[in-house]
Amino acid sequence: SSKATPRKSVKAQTINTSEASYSKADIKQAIVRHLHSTLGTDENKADNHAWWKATSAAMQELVLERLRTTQKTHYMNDTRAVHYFSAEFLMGRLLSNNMHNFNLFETADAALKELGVELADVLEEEPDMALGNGGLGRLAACFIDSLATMELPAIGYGIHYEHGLFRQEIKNGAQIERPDSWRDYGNPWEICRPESIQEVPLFGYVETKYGENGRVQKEWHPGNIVKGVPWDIPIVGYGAKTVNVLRLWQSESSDYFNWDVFNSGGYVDAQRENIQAETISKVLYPNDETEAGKELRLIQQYFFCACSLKDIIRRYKRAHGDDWSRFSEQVVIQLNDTHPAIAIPELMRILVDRAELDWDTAWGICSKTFAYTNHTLLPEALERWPVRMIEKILPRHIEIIYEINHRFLTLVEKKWPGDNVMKAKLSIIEESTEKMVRMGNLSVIGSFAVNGVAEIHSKLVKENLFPEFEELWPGKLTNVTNGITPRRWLKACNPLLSELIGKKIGDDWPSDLPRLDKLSEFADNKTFQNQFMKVKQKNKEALAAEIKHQTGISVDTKAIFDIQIKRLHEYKRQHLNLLHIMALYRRLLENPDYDMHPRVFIFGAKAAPGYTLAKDIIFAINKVADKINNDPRVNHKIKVVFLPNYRVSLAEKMIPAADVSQQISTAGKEASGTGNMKLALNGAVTIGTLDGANIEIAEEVGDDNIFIFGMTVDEVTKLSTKGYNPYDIYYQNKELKAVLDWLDSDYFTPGQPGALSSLKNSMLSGGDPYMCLADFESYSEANKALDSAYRDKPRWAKMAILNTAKMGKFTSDRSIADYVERIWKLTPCEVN
Ligand code: TH1
Repeated sequence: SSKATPRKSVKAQTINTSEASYSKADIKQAIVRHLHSTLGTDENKADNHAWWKATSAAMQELVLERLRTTQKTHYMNDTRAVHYFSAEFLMGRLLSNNMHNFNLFETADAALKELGVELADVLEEEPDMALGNGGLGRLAACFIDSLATMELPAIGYGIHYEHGLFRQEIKNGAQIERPDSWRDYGNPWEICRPESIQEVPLFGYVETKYGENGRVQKEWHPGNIVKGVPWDIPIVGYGAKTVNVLRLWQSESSDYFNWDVFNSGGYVDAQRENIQAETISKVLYPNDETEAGKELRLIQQYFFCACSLKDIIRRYKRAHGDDWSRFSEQVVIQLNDTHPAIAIPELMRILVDRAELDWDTAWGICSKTFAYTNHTLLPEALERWPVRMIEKILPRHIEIIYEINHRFLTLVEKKWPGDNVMKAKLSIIEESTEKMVRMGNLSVIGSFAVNGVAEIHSKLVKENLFPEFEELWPGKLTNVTNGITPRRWLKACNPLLSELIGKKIGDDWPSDLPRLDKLSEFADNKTFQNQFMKVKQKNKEALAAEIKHQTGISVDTKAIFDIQIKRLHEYKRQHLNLLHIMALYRRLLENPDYDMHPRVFIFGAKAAPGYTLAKDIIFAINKVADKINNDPRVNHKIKVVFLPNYRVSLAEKMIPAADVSQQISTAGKEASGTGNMKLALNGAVTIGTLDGANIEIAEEVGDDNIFIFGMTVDEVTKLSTKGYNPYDIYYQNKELKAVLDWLDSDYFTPGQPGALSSLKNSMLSGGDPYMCLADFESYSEANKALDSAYRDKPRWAKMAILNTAKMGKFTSDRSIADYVERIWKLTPCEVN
């Protein structure tokens, strides 16, 4: 199945251009009104920040009106809805997005011009809402955009972190983390809903009671209760028909007072309990794909799940009272990885202890309500919580988890009688010295559907991660390939290309991305090639100005703009990219006439603060950049740029300017990737491994329009089984050896030999766990092929056009349509 799945009954909204609900005069008036009465300033005094707030407030008026209509419609129709539970939502900025979705961008631009203000400057004032680490959080943001666009009833549930992902500064080449304060000066989009505050119990003990009918009743006496305060962010669909909400919970101390502590003279300690309550939603854990194992993280997870479930149940009861029989018809909960998996025992607790349903009835409801998305196979990312920790924080939940497990193992015994190895493998409890709860197993057992995020990844989930579950419940494990919203990732971020596309094929593509395929017929057309590449050139000039502004580095805009943007991880192999850059540098030093088209290597990446090697790689990139950028012998053929503080709003500037997209993870390690889709959609050509969604991108664009290199998943497996020894390659490849040895010298870090040695060590004595050396030669060859392709202007233009044209499959509208059809079974609800 190499072609995009055909469009489903679920249709995205086509925008009606003539239907703008605000004229230019209306907008002007609304902005000025907010300048005066919301901000207490005026047109002469206002700075860009004030203009941003006033403009946002003007937009928010429209947003809230549509929100009210949507909520009323959903309520009246008692719609089934999806509840997307995610510890991360990486929203970025909202103003430009909301304007585009209301089709008011041009009008607002003109209105502000008449007020003497540049919309572009105003947009730059908005701080990113960075409540996520990377792909997983941004996927959640793209999904809620598509859900609203497709008029599907949906709520996103998450945490209202006071501090999102840290701001990155680079000092002497090294990453420094600074706190992010996205709402320091107020956020115009969020609405506090004190009427929907929830209480969340924590700690304490469980009392066992025996009822008259012999029924065992459990009562949890919490040691602490915290308050969850909901903040709603309206999510405007394209065309602004449906406005859903993202509901984020903020923790606060409750009125509940720990009187026991108070009475025993511990007034200050009693207060301290209250202060701790507020720390729950203080800060996002900055680890992407590594488990922190911290108590506070588990409390965060339980906190937002408990609040969200209570919220869902309150809404359900309003329509259905105490009749639980229709719960799973009305409610589907999607678990974005295992981070919200504690919601499964929490729903069981509510149904059994509170609603007093019998276990089987409760489990029947529960296991028809949850579905789980797995995003990674990396062992260090698979969440396991110590039994002891859950016991302390959630004493009732650990009992419930044991009960779920007991009943599940009875099923395993039926399927595989006497097979204790199988039981040990499938058990929710890992019987190690420190007993652990495996959240992945709990999620599979408690869900009616489990999906991976790209074909290859889902296949590996079935074959390697959960093969026994696949045997036990055939059909439960499935695939939904990730996608990205073309509204943000083409229409809004790349206005020049969007306009060109519109002229060629009309304006319906943002809600019907497979239409881009119509561009294919112009791929060989000289005029269109020139127009397409002229847009790319303009975007490169804009990025060059940004690079100059951020780093002081001047880059040649005729050079190849080669971009690797993603979290910093060994498996993503930014250090493989760096080895190749060093090899090119060395070739130029050895032969000043070395034939290559000038190339600018651009990086953006944050490293988890505790991930030493990742930080070392950032340092190495910056040190190599310093040397190369200032070496006249390079003759401007190579520039290396590390743009600090990579984030959604910076991605929006980088992606439209990319010629080349680096997607070079070790095969089998990147579950999907989504940056790969964004870059290709904007006409960048991928150099990549057969990993994650790269495989499906290659299927769409065809082998001639992508540079694939390196080992396949099977070859990686074979090599590790056989035994991989990086020294074999080190001693065999002269160039590679020289480059690695260079890292031990003080060439890039004058006076500090060994400052870059950790990289070399990781790839030699460290065993090169991600096989950079094994793939180096193939990577180098692919880069040569890429270089000569770029020099053939018509050929490259054709490749770039076809990359844009063939990305239809990767709209998140298609992902959502797949979820709806295979898992959620939702029907759109028209909001008039
Ligand atoms: C990412 C995957 O690495 C990436 O390949 C995928 O495209 C993306 O999710 C969306 O599906 C993941 N991010 C995280 C973050 C945490 C834990 C696991 C993953 S997997 C914190």
